[in-house]
Amino acid sequence: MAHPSQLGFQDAASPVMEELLHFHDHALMIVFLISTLVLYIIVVMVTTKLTNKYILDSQEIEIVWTILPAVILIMIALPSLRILYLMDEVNDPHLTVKAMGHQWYWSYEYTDYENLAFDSYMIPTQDLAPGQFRLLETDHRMVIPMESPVRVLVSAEDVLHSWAVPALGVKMDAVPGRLNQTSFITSRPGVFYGQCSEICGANHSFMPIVVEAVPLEHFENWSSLMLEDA
Ligand SMILES: *[C@@H]1O[C@H](CO)[C@@H](O)[C@H](O)[C@H]1NC(C)=O
Ligand SMILES: [Cu+2]
Repeated sequence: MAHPSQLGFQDAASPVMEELLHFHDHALMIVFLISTLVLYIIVVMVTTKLTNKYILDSQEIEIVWTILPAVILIMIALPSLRILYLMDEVNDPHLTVKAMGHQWYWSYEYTDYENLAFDSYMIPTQDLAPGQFRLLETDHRMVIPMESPVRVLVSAEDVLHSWAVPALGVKMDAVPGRLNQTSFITSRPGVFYGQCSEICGANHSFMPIVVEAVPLEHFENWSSLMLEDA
């Protein structure tokens, strides 16, 4: 989850998020280099008395300041496209979960099981147990096996929502009448928090997402318990 006065992203909990962090650092370095160069040129220009008032154009410098930005843009675009296509890939998932956005909660359906489905409501502040996070904890978490490819099918029942978990590098719009898919692998066990990320009405801020990644045996215990309850 995010922490107070955080700068930058949350730590990566999936390979795709690691790629995204790496790309962010790469792009930021380019921004720093350009800013430094521009600042340097400004300082040089306002502190020199030398001017060339008879020069109207210069082929050489125009070639340089056309080609160079093009090369820089390609250096940003290619890694960006690589990650875009990496994120699009869904390689035979071990588990499929259908996440449905509602006004204002998420519901989850484990489509590999006969009837494993539940709603996931935020726990109101007055009902929080000590140690639970305000506006982030839900009554039922989406439990998944860690280190396994998981596919999430995302859609909405009423209006636009967006299913997002920053530590996993996942954000998928939930569009009523459309089914979309995304996938991720958690690289460690943990509880990963997210929030609805498409403004969807009055309680938009009160429909968090909690993904709990546990070892496979624990997941099997959990799923059989859930099936007994149902
Ligand atoms: C599914 O999600 C991708 C990536 O966010 C988006 O480009 C695409 O348009 C979506 N498809 C549908 C049917 O909503
Ligand atoms: Cu929302």
